[in-house]
Amino acid sequence: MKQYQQLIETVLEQGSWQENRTGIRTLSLPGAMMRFDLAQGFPAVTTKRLAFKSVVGELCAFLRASSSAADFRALGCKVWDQNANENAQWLANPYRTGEDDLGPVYGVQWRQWPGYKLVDAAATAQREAAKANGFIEVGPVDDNGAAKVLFYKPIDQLRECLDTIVHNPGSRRILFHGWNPAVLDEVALPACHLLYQFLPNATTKELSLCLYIRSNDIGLGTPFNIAEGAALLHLVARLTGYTPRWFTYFIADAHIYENHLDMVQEQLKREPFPLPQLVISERVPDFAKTGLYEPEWLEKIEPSDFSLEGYQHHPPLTAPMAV
Ligand code: UFP
Repeated sequence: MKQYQQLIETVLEQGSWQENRTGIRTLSLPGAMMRFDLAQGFPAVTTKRLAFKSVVGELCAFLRASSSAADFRALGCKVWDQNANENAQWLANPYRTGEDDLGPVYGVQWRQWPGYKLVDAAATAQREAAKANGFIEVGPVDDNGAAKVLFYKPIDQLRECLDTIVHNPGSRRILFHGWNPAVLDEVALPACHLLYQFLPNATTKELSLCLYIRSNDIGLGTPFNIAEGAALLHLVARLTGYTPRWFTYFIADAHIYENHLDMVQEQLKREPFPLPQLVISERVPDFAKTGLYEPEWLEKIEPSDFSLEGYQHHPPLTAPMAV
């Protein structure tokens, strides 16, 4: 995890102070990248303790399309409590349904992206094609005087990625998106890690992932997001018969909050330990061994199915999260 230390150094050296909605200034750098070779180990931060249980709890909640902080807590992840119940802007949002509600955050978009189609009422072939693709006919719509029919389908983007990895690994279109402009006004937090693209190689049987993050809190968010993306890549590889390999992590607004400076500087003084290994429990089917494609494990997986072996780390460090 030298790359994480290098990222901290780069932002400290090249970043500029910036104001933002949280009221806590950040040292910000536009554009940063890290690439991890998962064959060398799991990219857990070692210069402090990684909240691994919380990471895999959040991942499982996303995979189940959870939209309540209570569901995240039940899976061992408390990081959504403040966003659900302490952000004044969200508390006043008319879409918030009550305690713990987060709105259609990440996992809802990953698994149930609300997809719509407006088709000419007279275009019979198009209406049949929409239905054949699983769209449900909602009803007639007057579109500026033109007779149209509205169709709806909750799109399971992640499941479609797995299907494509298995059936068409040469595709360069295997991605899922968390940034849905139609729901930005009804979520507790617009997606930060928002674009995931899988890159299978059918020859080497290696699966890689590129992740784009629009805004990343380097002190608290980055170690968490790296571990979560890498765990997702391991899981998808297991379910599709691949070996996880390159995990490339792009950040647009890379920032360090002013009240995190001590925490990140302390980590620069610490020598990183060798990386641990991620182990996914035996009960989760390995497509490469069974030959059976069982994508329903995306929902069935439990936080306890993930464990870190040989994780050596320096003492924990904490700092307040900017909400
Ligand atoms: N943030 C992360 N990673 C996440 C997440 C949030 O770093 O997974 F959900 C941080 C980035 C930023 C803040 O500091 O939370 C979100 O604020 P904004 O929406 O203003 O970018």
